[in-house]
Amino acid sequence: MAEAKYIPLESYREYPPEEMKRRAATFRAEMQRRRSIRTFSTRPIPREVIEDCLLAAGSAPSGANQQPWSFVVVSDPDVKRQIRLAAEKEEYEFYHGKAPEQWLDALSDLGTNDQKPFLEMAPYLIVIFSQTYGIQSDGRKVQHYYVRHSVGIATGMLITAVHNAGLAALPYTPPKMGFLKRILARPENEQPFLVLVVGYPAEGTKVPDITRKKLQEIATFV
Ligand code: IYR
Repeated sequence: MAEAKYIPLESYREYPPEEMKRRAATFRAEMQRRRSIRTFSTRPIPREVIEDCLLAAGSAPSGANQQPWSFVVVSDPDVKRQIRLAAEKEEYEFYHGKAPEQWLDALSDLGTNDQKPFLEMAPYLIVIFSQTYGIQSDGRKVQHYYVRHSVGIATGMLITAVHNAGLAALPYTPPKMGFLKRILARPENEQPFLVLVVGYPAEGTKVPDITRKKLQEIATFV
């Protein structure tokens, strides 16, 4: 076992109680404004913003600090088109027979269907892959731990970073995702996790009239 090396915690900041309350409430309100959208403008966004959001996501905690994620940022119109066509093929099957009635019922408030034009309209598709294992420089495989937890946390932080930058996003999960690995030619240790569609909302974007659970419904204090 290698000896652990420790350094002083210099980045931590404590706030006086009043400031802590103000910050928590301000951030809560900021996050509550976030909505997933399904209609995007083609307006370009600076690549630098995406890079910063990815670095924010990459600061996520992960099992054994293995950082078992890869982000593939797609802006090439041809690649976006390939992804759209492959996704719509899977979605067609999903909406025309594969999906259980119960699942379609659960989606009814969202008004989704098999058409996914946003995959071509939005300036960026961030395709998130989880690395089920790592590959060392000598080619040896390294076991990764808590991969889905880790990638889920990083994805949440990416969504938060994108919202904080004043952009909108859609966490999109095609019914079958194998085509993402194929189109983007990813290595064998990577599995598609989610597509984060990022951009500005299209003019006149509407969102489903849905609500969020109250605190008493989501939390228990013991
Ligand atoms: N992938 C499909 C279906 C879908 C599934 C869930 I769970 C959603 O929250 C929304 C949609 C689609 O994107 O239409």
